[in-house]
Amino acid sequence: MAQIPDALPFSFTFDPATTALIVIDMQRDFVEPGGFGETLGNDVAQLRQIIPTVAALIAAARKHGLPVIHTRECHRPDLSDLPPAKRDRGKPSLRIGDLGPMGRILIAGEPGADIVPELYPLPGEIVLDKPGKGAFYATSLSDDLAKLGTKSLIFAGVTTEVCVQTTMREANDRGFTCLLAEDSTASYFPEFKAAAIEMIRAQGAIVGWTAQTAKIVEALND
Ligand code: C5J
Repeated sequence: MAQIPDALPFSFTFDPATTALIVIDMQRDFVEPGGFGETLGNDVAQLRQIIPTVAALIAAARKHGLPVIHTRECHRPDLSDLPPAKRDRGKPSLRIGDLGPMGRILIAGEPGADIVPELYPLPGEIVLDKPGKGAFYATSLSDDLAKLGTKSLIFAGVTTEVCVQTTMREANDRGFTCLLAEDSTASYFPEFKAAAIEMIRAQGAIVGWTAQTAKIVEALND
């Protein structure tokens, strides 16, 4: 068993043999200028800064044989999985499906919907396209984790309070023990990231634990 004594709200114990790393939506559309995140008026620099830390976490997971699962929030080219309630929200300069500088915004197969080159999946790693915020909704994630025998999940990616937190809550309800790598997740709003982290680990880890990436890597290396 591996242990992270400095995890919050208290020490986190996990078996690397039944743990997977899930990297949420590290896509060019959220992280790079000209993508969906920026069309919503956000400063993507907040998200870009975690790339080296996420890369270190992925490298440690690969080194120790943990499955690395990548998700991409995106929709079919015919938009059949994009409800108007999602598409017509707010006043972005470009909506999902519109043509932007990195192809059609958040559409599967377009350059913008793909994962940033620095964190690109290796051949054989699971890559899930998801139409919702949670990675369990309308994807094969439950089946994939059952096949892998996964019991614990380590989370990284963006954005903390939207797709990361939603997926952690879904995982928690499905019986997985969840750990969020605090400095491998980001929000366009630092105060939302801080609040999400507090919510996750409140009330005795009601959704899960949190720890610094270096401590997770250390626990894997021990
Ligand atoms: C958002 C996400 N923020 N990946 N998606 O719309 O968190």
